[in-house]
Amino acid sequence: MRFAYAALTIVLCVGCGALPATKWTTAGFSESVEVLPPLQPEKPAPLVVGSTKLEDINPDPKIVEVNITAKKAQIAISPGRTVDMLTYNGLFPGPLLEANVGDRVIVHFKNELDEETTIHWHGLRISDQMDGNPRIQNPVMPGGTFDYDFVVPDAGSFWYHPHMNVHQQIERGLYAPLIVRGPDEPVYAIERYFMLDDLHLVRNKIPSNTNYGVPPTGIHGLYGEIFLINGRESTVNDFASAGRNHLERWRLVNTANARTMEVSIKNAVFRVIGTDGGLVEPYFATKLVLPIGRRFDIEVFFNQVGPAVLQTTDEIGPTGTEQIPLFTMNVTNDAETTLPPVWTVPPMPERTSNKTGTLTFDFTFDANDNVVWMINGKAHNHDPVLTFKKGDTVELTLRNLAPMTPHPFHLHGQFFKVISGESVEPGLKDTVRIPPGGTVVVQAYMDNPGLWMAHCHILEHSELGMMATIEVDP
Ligand SMILES: [Cu+2]
Repeated sequence: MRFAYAALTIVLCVGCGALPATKWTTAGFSESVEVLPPLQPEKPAPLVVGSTKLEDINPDPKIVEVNITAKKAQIAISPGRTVDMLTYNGLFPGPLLEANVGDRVIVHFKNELDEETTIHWHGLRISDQMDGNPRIQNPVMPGGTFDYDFVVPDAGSFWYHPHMNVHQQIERGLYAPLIVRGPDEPVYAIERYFMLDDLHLVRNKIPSNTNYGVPPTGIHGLYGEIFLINGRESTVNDFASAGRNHLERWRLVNTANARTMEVSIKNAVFRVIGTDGGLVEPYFATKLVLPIGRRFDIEVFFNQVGPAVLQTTDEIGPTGTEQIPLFTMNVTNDAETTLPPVWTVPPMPERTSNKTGTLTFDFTFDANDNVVWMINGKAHNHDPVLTFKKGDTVELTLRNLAPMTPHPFHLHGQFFKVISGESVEPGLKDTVRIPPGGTVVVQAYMDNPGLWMAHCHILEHSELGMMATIEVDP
């Protein structure tokens, strides 16, 4: 498949089109401009290596209809370690949901857990009735069912997870990849969707009291001592191999409870081609900061023979760091002829803010000295703290009053551009990290009417109150 793709690229290159591109070279990369043709996405959709795709039971090409069941399962996260987990369809991570922009997606969901749950489609700008908000849809009771039914508006890398008892349900394994493909997507023969996580085990079990037990997790959230990549312990390191000059599209998401992932790739080079809100004008990077919930799409170019290692930074002690290897590509000397696909990047919207708003992220302690997390002075604030009209462009100031922890802010149902603070990068986001004691300003496009959760994605923080509602009037 790889070679067919390479051949296709070369054939199309004859009589080239006129789009500028960044040129890869085997010595590394240069940013010289080269003329390459637009590669038309005449697919089969690329193979997403390592993910199990949900079976589409509807023959209509514009409808994706799937069955998802939440249930307990025993999962081998390494050859010697099996853990009791919660899963979608018995898989960890859950199965890949894949659709094209404009498709209607129907999910027949069944809850075989002992507790209530919902599914939230992280990043999709769909109806709030289908967003998994347990204050809008009825929670799905044990043994109950719910049909999610929505049209996917945007292309990009997304994920799905519950929105109840999240610090337990997501920690125990309920999360899965979601890809929406657009008509003008670059086509790579091979894609990988990497879900990055950390897991805390006590005698090979996930403790049921990870809230606020020992050690207390209310302040910083739960950090795990085991790094996971697509549900496998980082120490296992499932190798893959490819020839030199091989090119792949990787999608990355941070699904941890509390840990910010700082990702780099040793012995390979990469360009960022997308983020939360879809494709961006490609740019080279050496490190990616992924607050919880954030996605990056990257084009990885294996320009060196030997092991190329996807790794994340772990802190050891107050000052030191070490690199945790997550995935290794064994690059062989069989050189490939691979050219990057060229595609049209949708222009970033230029909008002028017509409204402003402020969210402050603060904390207090209750009568028992337990921490309570608040947005605009209130915990679990289900009445709208801010109300806008559909189409408003809002300069939203996010202020973290806590000196000891960041807050990765996630807004449901809308995208925003980061104006100042952290993550001032190309592309639209739905998640941004507000540093301890810091301020981030975003420009939010309130285009999707409804009642929308706005919360910290440190799962212990949102469970302990850091959850508000923003209303967008039709
Ligand atoms: Cu937080």
